[in-house]
Amino acid sequence: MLEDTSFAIHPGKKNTVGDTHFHDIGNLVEAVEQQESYHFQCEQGVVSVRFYRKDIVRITMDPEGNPQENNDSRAVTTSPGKVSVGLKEEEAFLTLETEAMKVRINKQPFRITVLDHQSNVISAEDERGMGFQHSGEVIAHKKMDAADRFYGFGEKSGFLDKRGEKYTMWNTDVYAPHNPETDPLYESIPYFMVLNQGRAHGVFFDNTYKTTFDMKSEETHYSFSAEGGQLDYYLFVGPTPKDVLEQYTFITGRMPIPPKWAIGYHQSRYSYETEEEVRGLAKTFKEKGIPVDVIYLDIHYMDEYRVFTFDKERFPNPEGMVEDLKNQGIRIVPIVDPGVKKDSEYKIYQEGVREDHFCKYIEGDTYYGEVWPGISAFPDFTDEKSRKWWGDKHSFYTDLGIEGIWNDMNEPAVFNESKTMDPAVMHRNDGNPKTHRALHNIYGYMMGKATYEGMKEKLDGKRPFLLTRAGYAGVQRYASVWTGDNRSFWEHLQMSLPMVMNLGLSGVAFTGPDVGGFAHDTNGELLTRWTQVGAFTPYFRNHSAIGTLYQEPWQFGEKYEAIMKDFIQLRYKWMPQLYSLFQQASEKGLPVMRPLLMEYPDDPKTYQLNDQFMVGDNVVIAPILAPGITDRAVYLPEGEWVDYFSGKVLEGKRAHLVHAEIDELPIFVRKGTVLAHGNVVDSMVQTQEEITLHVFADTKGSYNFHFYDDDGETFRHEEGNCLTFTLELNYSEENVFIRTCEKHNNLGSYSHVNVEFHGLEEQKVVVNDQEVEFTGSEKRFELEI
Ligand code: MIG
Repeated sequence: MLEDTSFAIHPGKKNTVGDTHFHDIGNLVEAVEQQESYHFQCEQGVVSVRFYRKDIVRITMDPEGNPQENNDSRAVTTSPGKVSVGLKEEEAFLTLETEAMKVRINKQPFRITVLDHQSNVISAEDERGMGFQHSGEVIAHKKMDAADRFYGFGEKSGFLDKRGEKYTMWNTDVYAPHNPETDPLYESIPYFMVLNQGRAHGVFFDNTYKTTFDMKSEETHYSFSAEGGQLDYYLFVGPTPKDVLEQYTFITGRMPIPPKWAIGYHQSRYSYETEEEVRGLAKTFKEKGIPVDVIYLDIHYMDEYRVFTFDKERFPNPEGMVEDLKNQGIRIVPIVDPGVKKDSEYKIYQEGVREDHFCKYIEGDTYYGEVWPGISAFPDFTDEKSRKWWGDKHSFYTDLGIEGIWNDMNEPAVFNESKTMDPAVMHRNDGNPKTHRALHNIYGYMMGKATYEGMKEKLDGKRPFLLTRAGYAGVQRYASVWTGDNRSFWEHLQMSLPMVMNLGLSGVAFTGPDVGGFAHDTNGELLTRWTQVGAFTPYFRNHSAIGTLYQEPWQFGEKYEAIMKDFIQLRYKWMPQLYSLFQQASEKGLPVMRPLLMEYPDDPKTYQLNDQFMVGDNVVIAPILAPGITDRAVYLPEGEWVDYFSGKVLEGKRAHLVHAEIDELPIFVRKGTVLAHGNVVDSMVQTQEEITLHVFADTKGSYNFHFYDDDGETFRHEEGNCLTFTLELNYSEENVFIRTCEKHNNLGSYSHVNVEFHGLEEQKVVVNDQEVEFTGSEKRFELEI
């Protein structure tokens, strides 16, 4: 408690920062070429270098002996490919070279420099390289160039560029506060991207112990370190931010295409406490004509917080409720926490004990911690047998017609001083037992894996949706991530933008904050502005805490309700665009919501833009993020930009002052590009068959637009049951040439889309070699696909 008062800065206190000492790896003694990797015996340990692709290298150091290259990593989904590597030896150096990069090794002392194929230095070590302590810590030091910018690190508060920050990865339940200095939070993604004057590279430090990334303590160097395990990292050579992300997600995987309903509007509350309340809520949405796809059940649905149960008083007929709501197009997503109540009359607990699924100490005693249900045991998700058991238990939900699950408290959060499980607990870890200290950061991730895989099996061909609070690198393969317990502060709306953008840069495309703010009371203006942003964040859920004002879209009067309804409907209108972007996230790892630097890495003005973002590669959104404000600056990068609502054209590579009343959101579309819109629906159970491609015509340049659609709920797209095409557009003063390529239509739901022009000059429009005759004043035609 005293630490929360001025006592924390008592003059007698000593500053203990920076007193750790690392041993250097020393000189190279011998280089051994093994089958697919190179081993470097140094005075103080062994380093291995292995190429996964010509543009991805893995560097591993173990002071104890030979590095473990057999990947028992939970994050990595690929094995090294066949890469042709040239080896050159000089007096002072050894160089390993692929078509895309060079790894130059200085022999005395052993230091690694990575260069691109043109020999530009990408990442370098100098007086300090790799080090370790006998107590088990490992560290990598790297030079930090004056122009280096840092992004990624998963879920962190603060601004976009992380230079000057120091971060810890240790999944932590932080109810309050979420300040710029609050660290760590719920997720651990030990990955970052460095951008240096337009050139990007990435580093993934695959270590599940507590890790630290320090871009703060020194002006000219940064470091990353771990409390234990190997120094094991992958370096991605880029050269663009998009390349880096493609490379990183090649290693850690990409998200599955979500079911369409998962990217609609979601309504939540801690908690909607009874079946009656839930039914009433659904009814209000319908009466008011506000689209909604999901209603969440927070912890009150359970029988004294026992997972896989319903409270029979509050929810007498869950099956009927789920079914009736589904008939109205609304799905139910219940919360599932890891803690299993210690209660010898509770079936799940009995099974867990009998079949030995709970986390234990090495001596054999079960670990118990207190969470919502009281004293609880925790499944050991690091073990296949228990993952399977847990996954199977989900038939309890799928039998009721439920297709989505919300995992909370899976850091794991425990109500004690350390906020989590005892680090001495010994996880079974699929036959390779390790302590909780070593595996803490993947506990929630492995719960996600168990849940996703179980749900997928039970749903028999339908796509599950999983929302998780905790995770590790690769979490995108199983779950979408919401950013935890924020508050109804304008500052938290502001902070959510760089947080979601950095999560996107960290491979997690499907994320968003609690819209309106979780704790604290929201108000009409804040909720409205937040809903405008939410309409364009990948994950869109309004959620609020017990004891705070209810914050459904109608709670603050008709004026705000009407505006929020408009923006929720706008979300559905943009659904074909968003869905096409989600498909790109699943194919290439690219985020849906992007910082401008991703599209304009050569423009330094984009490097620290925190209060505006892009959706895909052609839309800039500049929301209002403060109370009482109706004017703000927006920076538009090179090109010309069309105001989405007014059609006014704005010049790029400069800032503009834009005006936005409470019912307006500034959206800009790059001239020459395309947006796909659909008819507004009440929920994604309805098919959007009326697709319109809006072409924001230009008089020069070209653009490729990728459209994707499928049934939105099964895995049949994996067998080609989908609709894709690329629209190639070429502009001149006289003509607009449009060509449909890479067409594949196996979906069978529609065979035409509308194409509508905006800002077309006196140009001729030629589509697939045929000139288009416009009838009437609307510049619109039907395109066969
Ligand atoms: O700290 O289940 O972040 O979204 O409503 C309380 C109750 C535990 C924390 C989650 C929040 C959820 C709440 N949970």
